[in-house]
Amino acid sequence: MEIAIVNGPNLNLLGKREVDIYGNQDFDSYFVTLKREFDGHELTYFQSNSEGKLIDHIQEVGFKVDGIVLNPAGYSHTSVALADAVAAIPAPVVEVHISNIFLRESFRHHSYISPVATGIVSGLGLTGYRLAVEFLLNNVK
Ligand code: CA2
Repeated sequence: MEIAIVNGPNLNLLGKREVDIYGNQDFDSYFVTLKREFDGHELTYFQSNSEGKLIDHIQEVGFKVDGIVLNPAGYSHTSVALADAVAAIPAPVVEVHISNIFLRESFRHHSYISPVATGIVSGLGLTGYRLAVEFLLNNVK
C-alpha cells in the first residue's frame, strides 16, 4: 500500500527548536525508521511552509495513494482552503499533531481539518505518525 506523509509549516525545524514541546528528533531521521518499520509498503514524505504547495501536493497524491497522514501544523487553525482540499480527495486522511493541541492555547483547540479527517491523533509525539500509518494500513479497503 502507498501512504503519503505530509507536514505543514515550520515542521522542518523539528529537533532544532522548541524541543520541550516537539522533542529532539528531526523528521528526516524519524522517517528513515518509519520506512524501515513499514518495509513492504510505500511511504512518501513531503513538507512545505507554503499553503498553496501543501494544497497542490494533497491534490496530487490524494487521487493515487491509499491514505495520507497530515500534520497541517499552524494551517490546522486557519486554513479553509487546506480543509477544502482534504474534503475533495478520495484518500482517507489522518490528522496528526505532535503536541496535545487541547492542552495548549485556545486558538489551537479548533482545527478546520478535523471535520474532514477520518481520525485525529494529538499529543503522542512522533509516535502519532506511526500509529496513523498503522491505522491506515489496517483499515483502508
Ligand atoms: O503539535 C503539532 O504537531 C502542531 O501541529 C505543531 C504546529 C502548531 O502550530 C500546532 O498548533 C500543533 C507548529 C509546528 C511548528 O513546529 C516547530 C518545530 C520545531 C521548532 C519550532 C516549530
